[in-house]
Amino acid sequence: MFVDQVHVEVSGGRGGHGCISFRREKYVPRGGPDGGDGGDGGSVILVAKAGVNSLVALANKHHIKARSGNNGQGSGRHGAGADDLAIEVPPGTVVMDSTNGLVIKDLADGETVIAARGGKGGRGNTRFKSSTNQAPRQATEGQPGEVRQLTLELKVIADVGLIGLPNAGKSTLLSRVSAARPEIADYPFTTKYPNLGMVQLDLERTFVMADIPGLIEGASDGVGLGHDFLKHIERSGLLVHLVEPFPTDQTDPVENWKSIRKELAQYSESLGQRPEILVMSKCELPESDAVADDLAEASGEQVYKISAVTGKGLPPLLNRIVTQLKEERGECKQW
Ligand SMILES: Nc1nc2c(ncn2[C@@H]2O[C@H](COP(=O)(O)OP(=O)(O)OP(=O)(O)O)[C@@H](O)[C@H]2O)c(=O)[nH]1
Ligand SMILES: [Mg+2]
Repeated sequence: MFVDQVHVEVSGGRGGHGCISFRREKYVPRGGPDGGDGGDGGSVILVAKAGVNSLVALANKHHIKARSGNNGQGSGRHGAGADDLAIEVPPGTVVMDSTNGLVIKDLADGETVIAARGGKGGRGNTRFKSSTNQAPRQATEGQPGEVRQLTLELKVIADVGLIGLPNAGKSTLLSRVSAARPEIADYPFTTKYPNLGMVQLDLERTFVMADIPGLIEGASDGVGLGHDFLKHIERSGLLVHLVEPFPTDQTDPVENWKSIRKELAQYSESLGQRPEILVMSKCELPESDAVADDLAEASGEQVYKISAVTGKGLPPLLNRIVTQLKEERGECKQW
């Protein structure tokens, strides 16, 4: 499951209370105050960590609370402070205060932010001893932890969005070129949430590829699952459009390609004009070449013939993707 937005209440732990106590021992008359301080409460800390790739771990947690500090005790013993609670989130997570919508922090890899501070521990009665008050019956309570309502939003921007009809082979391609392990099956709508994969050609050339649920006619009006996820690929600079040569429902591949183009344009003008690399999948199948030629003729575009099963045609496709991304990004981002 892919989750890109969560609302959560975070609270720091309460500080432990200070203790009121007096030393009572045989042969030690009037032993004086010996109440210890309370320990500080733990803070909730968000940590951006590469490899965490969705907010799914937080999706069903409405409250996150760090532990409280321990109370102080007699014999001068201070209560232990509670450990901070570190929550891992993906890099690219934007932390916002839900009450006013203000951005608290846009977390890059390795960065942290204190989401809710723990309360300070109270002071024990030992601290109140003075020359004029040698037996203070006074201590302070631990302070409550900070409570905040947060919205976390994941802004992973895939460089490349994979689109196509259900069953076109999108997830299979992603699994072949990246470490992502999306579900693959020979029926439509296998993919229900976007999957992201990092494609690494060599040390310098990497990009993020998103596989979204298959689109169908009417997707731009909300038919099927595609609509929700068009917004994800809306952020990608480049589309890779997969067309399969022999759909099981006997539809015409060229018509299928056109209908998806139409949906994109209907969804938004900018998506309709997004650069697209055209790919025919499953090209180890006999006679797929002829279908690819038809598609090239109808579109006037180069059609990359690949097979995610045999690996045929993948290097030229990946090279083209990298070259085109470089062009789109201009000189500002180096590979
Ligand atoms: N012969 C052949 N079959 C393939 C190839 N790539 C994918 N398939 C098969 O096509 C079927 C659909 O593959 P998926 O990768 O699940 O397709 P998808 O586009 O992600 O489908 P949805 O998630 O349902 O939209 C599976 O049975 C795959 O094994 C290929 O290169 N050659
Ligand atoms: Mg799929």
